[in-house]
Amino acid sequence: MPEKRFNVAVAGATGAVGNQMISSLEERNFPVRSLKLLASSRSIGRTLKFRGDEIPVQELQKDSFKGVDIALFSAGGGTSTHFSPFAAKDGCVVIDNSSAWRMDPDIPLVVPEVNPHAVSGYKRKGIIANPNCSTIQMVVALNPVHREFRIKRIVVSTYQSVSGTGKKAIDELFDQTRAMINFLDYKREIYPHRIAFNCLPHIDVFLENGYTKEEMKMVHETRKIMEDDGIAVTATTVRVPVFFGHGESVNIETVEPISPETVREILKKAPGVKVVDDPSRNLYPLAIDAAGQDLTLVGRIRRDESVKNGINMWIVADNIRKGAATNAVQIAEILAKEYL
Ligand code: 25A
Ligand code: L14
Repeated sequence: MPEKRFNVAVAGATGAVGNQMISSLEERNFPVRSLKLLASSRSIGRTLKFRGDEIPVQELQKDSFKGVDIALFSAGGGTSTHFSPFAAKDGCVVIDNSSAWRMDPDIPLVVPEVNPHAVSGYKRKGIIANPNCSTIQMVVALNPVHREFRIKRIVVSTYQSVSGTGKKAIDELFDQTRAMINFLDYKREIYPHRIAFNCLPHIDVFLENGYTKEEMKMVHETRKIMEDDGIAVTATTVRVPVFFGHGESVNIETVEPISPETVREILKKAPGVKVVDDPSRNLYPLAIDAAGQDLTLVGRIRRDESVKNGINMWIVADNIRKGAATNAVQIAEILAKEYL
């Protein structure tokens, strides 16, 4: 039987994540019959390459999704809130990378290594949400540990690269760095403070409780994806002057007795994980090694000697790939194989 092929659209195609969505579809050989590239009117006139063809970018409109089977969205929360329902109404399944739908109880929030079965929930609203980048890499590493030892509490601090904010933030770090090393004045547009040679304990907006929205996404999304509201999570999210790849210092406390050796053994077999943990040779996960590939790197696995059953680890992944575009394409693969 010939393989089934799908009409696919990417909304926000000209952005950092949208670009990678197109590349991931190509790299993973997703069965694309046709590819439609959508963005705002600012991008009209541009073309993007897919499998050697130059595809023109079209303006995202309500009727863009007629005849489209799967749409990958990464055009921000407002755009997604407005346009996803029109796509769903036309029978297109939306996989959305914004934070707009993630906590909607009728919309599944999926990391394929963790809760692939949840994809079936797309039938309720025609939308599947792609989690926050920092949450994705954390649950890929922690879920196998949770299944074995039951995690009670997670304390996480992130070291997040500027690419998460999009293309203009990548340019801002580059331009500020270049200005500073030439003793020139620098400009500040995207972040509230200089990001070059600095760290900002501030990602997304501040909320009433004193946390940022990014921190609270990690709390709520982790519980929804791991399907366990009993896990206590607390987060501090920090922007660092790195272009690609988020790092995370993660501390866990478990119900069952746990050791670094068993965690290492479990993670060596875990899907989507690569253990990089040999301090004697200075081997540990680095953003520059995580960038450009799809695995979640885990290292510095060691006992938390201050509590009964505790482990510390360091987790790094490419935030644009596994943290966004690759995860979305993996969800599309499940849809294509099992549901459409
Ligand atoms: O609300 P959220 O969920 O928090 O998401 C906010 C932003 O975060 C990024 C993404 O930015 C998104 O817009 N993002 C979301 N999830 C992410 C994740 N998990 C994530 N980033 C990382 N990890 P981005 O810059 O990567 O991508 C933006 C894309 O969205 C398109 N877009 C924006 N508004 C749209 C829209 N498309 C359709 N309708 C709308 N209303 C956007 O296309 C881009 O593809 P564009 O045409 O607006 O921009 C194309 C080029 O033009 C530059 N540009 C943007 N704004 C202006 C501009 N140039 C001049 N003036 C402007 N005002 C862009 O730099 C781009 O090169
Ligand atoms: O997907 O790094 O909710 O500025 C929004 C903020 C992605 C990262 C999301 C950042 C995030 C982004």
